[in-house]
Amino acid sequence: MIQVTAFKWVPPFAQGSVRDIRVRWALEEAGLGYDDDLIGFEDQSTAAYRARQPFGQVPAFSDGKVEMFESGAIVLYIAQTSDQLMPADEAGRAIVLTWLFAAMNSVEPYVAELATIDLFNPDKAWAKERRPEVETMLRKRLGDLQSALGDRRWFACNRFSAADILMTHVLRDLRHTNILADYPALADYVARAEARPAFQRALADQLKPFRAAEARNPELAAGGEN
Ligand SMILES: N[C@@H](CCC(=O)N[C@@H](CS)C(=O)NCC(=O)O)C(=O)O
Repeated sequence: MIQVTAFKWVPPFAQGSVRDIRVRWALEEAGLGYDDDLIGFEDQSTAAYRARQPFGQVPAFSDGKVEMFESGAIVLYIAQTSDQLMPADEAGRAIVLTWLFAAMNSVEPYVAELATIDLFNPDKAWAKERRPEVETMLRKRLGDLQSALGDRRWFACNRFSAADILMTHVLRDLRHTNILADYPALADYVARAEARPAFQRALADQLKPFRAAEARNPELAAGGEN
């Protein structure tokens, strides 16, 4: 049975965005069942968990044949077994790979830097000084990304693919801002991807244990789904 590690609970700002959702979504699109293997923050530093994920993070993945970490690599592995996530022809696979890495290497660093400032360090002097430049650089990247998408629905091969899982998840991490509203084609793209039933199932399944934990301990529920 496929197993994916995920957290038992995370603070509201991270709910719906923890990276196991990338893997859950890929599995849902591919029609593959899985169990989530829920860990607590106290498990992250154990030797047993570090053997599965050297940085103590989620997700880690196993399917009886392989053991993996790194959500991008896991999504790519799943995609290699599923026509739903990757076309069969070599040129098509190459362009899916290209956009998958573009999401992680050319877009995510800009989004992550803004999120680091806004979500973890909003009141620090260095963050206030750095933020305008970070937002300017991000906006330039988003403008180029929107131009590259043009009037297409998806990034690769005119069809939904693994690349769109990664790109959507990366752009989703801007939802604490209104920035994406200035890039309507990208905002529509994210909305289109999030409307997919497979994404909705993945989201619900990530949130389920959080709601259960909050029902057991109402003090955890300082906010709602973000
Ligand atoms: N590059 C890794 C990053 C994984 C990652 O950042 N996981 C976060 C949740 S989204 C985590 O486990 N954070 C807890 C920590 O770093 O202690 C991947 O994509 O799998």
